[in-house]
Amino acid sequence: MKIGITCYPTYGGSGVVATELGVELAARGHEVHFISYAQPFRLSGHEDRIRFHEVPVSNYPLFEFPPYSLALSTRMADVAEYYDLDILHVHYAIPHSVSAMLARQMLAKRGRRLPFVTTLHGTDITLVGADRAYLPITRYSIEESDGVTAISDYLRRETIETFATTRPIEVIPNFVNCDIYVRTPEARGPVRAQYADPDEALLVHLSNFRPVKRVTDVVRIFAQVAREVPARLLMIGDGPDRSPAEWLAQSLGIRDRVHFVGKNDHVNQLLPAADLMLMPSELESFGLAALEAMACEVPTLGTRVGGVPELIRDGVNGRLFPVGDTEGMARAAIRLLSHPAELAAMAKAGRQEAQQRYCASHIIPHYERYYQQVLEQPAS
Ligand code: GMT
Repeated sequence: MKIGITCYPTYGGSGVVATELGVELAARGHEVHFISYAQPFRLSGHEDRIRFHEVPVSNYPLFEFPPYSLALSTRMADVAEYYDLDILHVHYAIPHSVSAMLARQMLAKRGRRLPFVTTLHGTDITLVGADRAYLPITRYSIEESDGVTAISDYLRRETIETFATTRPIEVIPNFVNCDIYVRTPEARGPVRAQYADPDEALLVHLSNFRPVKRVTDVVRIFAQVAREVPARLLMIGDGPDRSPAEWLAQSLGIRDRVHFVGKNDHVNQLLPAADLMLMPSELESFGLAALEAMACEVPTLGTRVGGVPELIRDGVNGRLFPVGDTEGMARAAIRLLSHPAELAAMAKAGRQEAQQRYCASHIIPHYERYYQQVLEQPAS
């Protein structure tokens, strides 16, 4: 198939999923065209059967807000026509599904079919889509999509409730490449040695440091853990709450125990070095970072919100707590770090869950079947 993919190319779960999906589809022989304002950050630009098409957004003094969604529609239609795309797959409803809808309409006028699939990732529904300013157009573009997928059953239910839509929504969960996200001796040796001494535990957090991630809770939990167990914290990512987290680490006197390493394109090399992942989010429709950690045998202490309980089974492959329960998470971390057999059993159960349910090798064929189903249905 020839597949166009549009996503936010910057740091964020939906961009990661879209990029990894494109890479996996190309590896299975499909031709993939990314259409966005910048090259997705996990793409090297040299992958076989993958092309990137930049969307130029020209500015003009009259435009206080340059109309990216319109430039995107134009580019989608151009690329689809020139490269003879079979289908467009847009990640994150706003504004991508609206742009795809316009591109489909423009091409239909010229007698060419371009069906599009919208994948809902979370905040496009729970935050942005539920804002009155965007709700009607988001609902409309979901209804108009030729196919709609959601990354968890929670998000499917939330979409139906928020938008009162009767449209069938296929749940296709996030995935991980289990051959790349794996515990390796290099990560447990040289990489780990960069961040922790042999007698120290290494905790990790990975996110885009937005308020929804409650990054300062991570620092609070760690401060409590570090009082009882020799430990270090690896903070991967960047965003608006990095500075408050850095200042909190300073004021709690643990600055030298916390490594803020910023954005990293090779988290598969860092995650397996850790012992525990902290994900105290206010909301997660899935929690991709926890899945990536699980595949690397790093159990997550997370919150019982959104789609997280679909991934983390409390006490089996991780632990779940109410939002804000930093005390409970710290106690659980101390318990696990002081009982290595319990921690190891949880780590193994996580890897097994990732392999059995969330490996790219299971999920990509699900997307392929879904594309086929969409292509076979009569044009809308
Ligand atoms: O919260 C983020 O990390 C950003 C956001 C995005 O769309 O980039 O993430 C959402 O999509 C991820 C990938 O599907 C999910 O794993 C995250 O749980 C989801 N975030 C929220 O629902 C808050």
